[in-house]
Amino acid sequence: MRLLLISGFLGSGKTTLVIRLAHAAIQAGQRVAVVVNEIGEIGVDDQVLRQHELDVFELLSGCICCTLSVDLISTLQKLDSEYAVDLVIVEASGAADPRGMLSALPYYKGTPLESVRSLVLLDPTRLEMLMEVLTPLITSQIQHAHTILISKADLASAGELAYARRTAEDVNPEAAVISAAVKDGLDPGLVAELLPWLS
Ligand SMILES: Nc1nc2c(ncn2[C@@H]2O[C@H](COP(=O)(O)OP(=O)(O)OP(=O)(O)O)[C@@H](O)[C@H]2O)c(=O)[nH]1
Ligand SMILES: [Mg+2]
Repeated sequence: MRLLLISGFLGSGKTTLVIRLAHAAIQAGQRVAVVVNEIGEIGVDDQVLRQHELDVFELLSGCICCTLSVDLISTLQKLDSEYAVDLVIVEASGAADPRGMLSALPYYKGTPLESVRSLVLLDPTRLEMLMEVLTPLITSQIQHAHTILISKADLASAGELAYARRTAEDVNPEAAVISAAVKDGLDPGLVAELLPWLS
C-alpha cells in the first residue's frame, strides 16, 4: 500500500486533484481509496467523490490535527487489513498541517507502506496574502512536502507564479516544485512525479 497525503489551504484545488489522480491510478489498474476528513465543505467533497465512484472512507474526527492523525492510523490499518488497496490518497483539511499526519505514521502497524509522499498545493492567487496572515501554517505545510504544486496556474499572473515559486523554494529547497492548472486535466509529467510507480 502506498500513501499520498495532499494538503493545501482551503480552496487550493485539493479535491480537483484528488479526483484526477485517483482516476489516473484506477485506469492503471490500481485499487484506490480516498480518505477525506469531515471539516467545512467536506460533505460536498464526499458527494463529489462519490459521484466519481470512488470509495470514500470518512475520517470521523474533527479538524484537529492530532485527532485526525489517530483516525488516519486506524483508517490505514482498516484499509490494509480489510481491503486490498494499492494507493491511499488522503485529502487533508485546509487547516491541517501534514506534519501531524506524518508524525503519526510510526504508529501504523499494518503491512509496511511501500511509499509515503506528501504533496502540498499552493494557490498562487492568494499565497502572498496567506503568508501575511497565516505564516506558521503555510510555512509548515510547505516544509512538510516532498512535492509542491502551484495550482491554478491559469488564473495567476506571472508575478504571482514567480512569488509562489520563490516562496516554495525558499521555505523548502529540497521539494520538487511544479505549477499546473489541474482543472483542465492532468499533465502526464505531473502524474509521473506524483505516482511514479504507475509508469
Ligand atoms: N481556474 C482554475 N480553477 C481551479 C483549478 N483547480 C481547482 N479549481 C477550482 O477551485 C475551486 C476549489 O477547488 P477544490 O478542488 O474544491 O479545492 P479544495 O482545496 O479541495 O477546497 P477545500 O476542500 O474546500 O479546502 C473549485 O471551484 C475548483 O473548480 C485550476 O487549476 N484552475
Ligand atoms: Mg476539498
